[in-house]
Amino acid sequence: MTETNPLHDRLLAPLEQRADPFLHLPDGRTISGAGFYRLCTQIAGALDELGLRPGDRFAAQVEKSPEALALFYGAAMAGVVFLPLNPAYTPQEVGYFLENAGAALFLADGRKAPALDPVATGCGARMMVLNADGTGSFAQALAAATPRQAPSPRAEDDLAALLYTSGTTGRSKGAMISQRNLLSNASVLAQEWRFADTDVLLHALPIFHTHGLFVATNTVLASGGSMIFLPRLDVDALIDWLPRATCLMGVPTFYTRLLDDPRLTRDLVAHMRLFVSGSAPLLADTHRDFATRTGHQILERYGMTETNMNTSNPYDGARRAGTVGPPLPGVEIRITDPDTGKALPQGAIGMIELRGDNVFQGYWQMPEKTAAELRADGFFISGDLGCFDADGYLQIVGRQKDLIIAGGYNIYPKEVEMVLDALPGVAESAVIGVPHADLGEAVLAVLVPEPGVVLDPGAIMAAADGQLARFKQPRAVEIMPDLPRNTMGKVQKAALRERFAGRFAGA
Ligand code: MCA
Ligand code: AMP
Repeated sequence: MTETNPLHDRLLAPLEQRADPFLHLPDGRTISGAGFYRLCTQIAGALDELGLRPGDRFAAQVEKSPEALALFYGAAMAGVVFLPLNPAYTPQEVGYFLENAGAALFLADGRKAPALDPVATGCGARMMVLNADGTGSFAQALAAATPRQAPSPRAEDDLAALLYTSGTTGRSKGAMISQRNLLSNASVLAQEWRFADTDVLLHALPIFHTHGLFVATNTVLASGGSMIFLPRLDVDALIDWLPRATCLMGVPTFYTRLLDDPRLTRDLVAHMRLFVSGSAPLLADTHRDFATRTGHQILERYGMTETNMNTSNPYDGARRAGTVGPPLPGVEIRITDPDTGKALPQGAIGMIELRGDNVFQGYWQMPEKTAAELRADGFFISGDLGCFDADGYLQIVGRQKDLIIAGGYNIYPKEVEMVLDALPGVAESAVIGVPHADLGEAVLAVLVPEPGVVLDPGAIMAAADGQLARFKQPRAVEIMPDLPRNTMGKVQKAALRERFAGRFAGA
């Protein structure tokens, strides 16, 4: 067969012949492989009829549903670049993404449509509605569309998705992800994690990020398996469905919440084949406690939006707590001096740099940012600091980038500080991540009032609402007369993190 659209041909086309379930839904219904494929052809047909052409950007801020999952694959079939957005983003945040990406079409949930309509119009994007129950104007367009018979021709280097990641300057950047980036990772993960057509993945992650959309779904598609498709993390539902699954992928919060539940027993998961964790550091204690309780060693891996997956603890062989394992096949990693970029000897701590077919194509229309992070020799400067042990396992020891990861969501302090600094009475702010039992880290804002002003933390929180997605908003506010600074005048966030380390103890 001549490949015309590799992502369609390798991941999607095999579904067409599958009468067996691809998705098991919470209400007991199933969607067969062929049914899901048909949905994708309808989406591709509707995108054509709505005037989208290969390379155009198509954004969606919708709730998790089978239709929402099919949007990416329908778009890939039509050659359209998909831009998924967290439903938690405010209309203001959405406006930036639509504008920056030059989105031609934007799908919103009906409940948010009134607030988003003017935003989409202002950005020149056509807005349609897709609700979680599969209704809305886009659903009507699908029903009326002529399904696409064949995919739009694409090459492996063509873009499949634009995923926005926040930046240290507070301005989000669109990571350009090609078909090759996704396909190389899907086949490597399916092979390394021994996925087969007998696998049933318990899917409770969001589908607007790399983890739930690409790592989970593409790996299952590459191996012919199926998914139990839950709308969100709900421990009761996980426990109900675990007996019918073979694998689970989650962020560390999945595992700490499961451990908090006495129903998590060795018997409950005796039949399970694999538990994968990523997107945030898994505490070594969580790894050990899970192994003691269930007999399963969680397999921890390391990835980024810009690179997909880079390293993984082995399927066979030691899964070491506190490490993210050796590089995946096809991924090169070097540890460099963060100041000079020179390679460091084995064992030294330095900047993790990554190269391979998994590494993105650069930031959308931001050549300076691309040049600053993607070297001419193809290595991407991750912003994560780490070292290799003598057996080639990578350990992430910190981050050079000022980033908070709460429950697997990234929050760039700068973005929050810009909002807080603009509030009346605030002279300056420092936003930090401090330990939180459930989320790993939680956002804390330290504020310095202007002279003579008494700041009200409740009012500060209320003022941030509407400007920042809830998950980025501080969970607590501390007031200080001034911020600790080093001799260069730079705020010493490490000192603040130390001082407020116990702020969420018991949370
Ligand atoms: C929800 N809230 C949060 C978070 N999630 N706050 C901080 N951090 C979060 N992650 C807030 C809500 O706004 C709400 O606030 C309150 O917490 C409860 O919300 P709810 O929806 O009930 O939360 P939840 O269902 O308990 O969700 C927590 C969660 C979820 C299960 C940890 O956030 C999640 O599924 N995270 C996974 C993220 C993920 O997939 N990351 C992968 C990125 P209020 O009550 O005030 O309104 S991809 C990546 O990182 C790379 C590539 C990689 O390596 O994978
Ligand atoms: P994102 O921008 O959402 O793709 O987040 C990527 C960042 O998440 C990485 O640069 C790491 O800092 C972090 N990350 C992902 N997986 C792990 C892991 N297993 N352990 C520690 N940090 C991780």
